[in-house]
Amino acid sequence: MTPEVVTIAGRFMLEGQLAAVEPFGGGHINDSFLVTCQQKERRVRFLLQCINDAAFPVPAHVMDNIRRVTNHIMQKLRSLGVVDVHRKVLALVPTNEGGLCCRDGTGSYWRLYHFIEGALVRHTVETPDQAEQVARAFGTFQSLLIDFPSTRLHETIPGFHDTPSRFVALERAIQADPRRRTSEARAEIEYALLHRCLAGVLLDLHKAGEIPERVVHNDAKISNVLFDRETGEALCVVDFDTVMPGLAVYDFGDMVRSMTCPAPEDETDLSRVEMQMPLFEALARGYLEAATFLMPTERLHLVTAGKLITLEQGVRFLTDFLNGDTYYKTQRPNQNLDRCRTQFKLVESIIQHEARMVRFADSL
Ligand code: GN1
Ligand code: MG
Repeated sequence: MTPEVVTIAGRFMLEGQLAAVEPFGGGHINDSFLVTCQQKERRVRFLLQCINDAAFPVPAHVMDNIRRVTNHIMQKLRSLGVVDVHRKVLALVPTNEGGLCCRDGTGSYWRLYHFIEGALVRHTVETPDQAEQVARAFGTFQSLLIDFPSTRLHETIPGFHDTPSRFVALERAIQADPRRRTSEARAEIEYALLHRCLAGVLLDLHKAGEIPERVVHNDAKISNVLFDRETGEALCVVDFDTVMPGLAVYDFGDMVRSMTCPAPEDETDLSRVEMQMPLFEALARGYLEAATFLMPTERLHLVTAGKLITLEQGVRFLTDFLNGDTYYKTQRPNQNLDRCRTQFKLVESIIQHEARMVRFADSL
């Protein structure tokens, strides 16, 4: 570990003697480290993260949102008499000066969370029960924030789910073609542009006053839920960087995108990428059981959101591929193009099953 990361860990109010710092986790955006301290016989662990300021232009806004959201959930859980609250919501550790985060020599922002022990992270969904639990966890997360104080959260990434703008960014990448990659992605570019008519559907409903703004997680996938190692139950939702104002159905859409198909996001064998009805049914059951606040217009557009968010994610991966992989971390060439292909294949599969999906969601 670079001495710098160790020095940064020491700038937070750690409990005990700093014993180890090691890389941790596999997000596409931020860098994470596991910090271990020794306090007499007890080992205390923390999660240290460097906020990627290329993705999050104002890290202080990210931190302010996280402080407000974690405090709100913590208080709500306490008032509901929930036991083991420290395992049900992330909690920030202050810096030695009492701040929310600190900056290193290059100006990057770092933050520290208490590490939730006895938990495991899953990267792909294996069973409908797991899908149902994750969906219930995100539905519960949104419910806990339904009475969030009216001062609006910061938009940590402006226009995050503004799909029409994502298409504009794609168009720019096609025109600029800085890496001469458009010829490799001809079919995907054509697919994206053919489906551009879908881009505005949810935003138009919102602008027409039919779907309200709420507090939304914006990265609702299985790897952002911790499971209890012993009981196998979902414990809590993590990764609050993109928690901001948005439409509730975005989170459901993201779950359809990331959990109705067990293949990894960068699967190269597209025959493995299909929307699986039992996984969708489990998601709808779990989410609707917890998200009791939804209005009929929101329930009506759950499947639309699945299709739209999957399309949007494909467009984002494609744009990054054309731009030379500057946004998402990649481990191999063409990974962003492969990620884009799985998303578009999934959009096709959702379209094929759309009528059945809508009927099922209606039946709940
Ligand atoms: C990014 O870094 P990670 O894995 O939490 C991205 C999400 C995408 C996701 C795709 C800030 O999330 O929007 O849905 O990858 N986060 C940001 O797996 O762009
Ligand atoms: Mg994320």
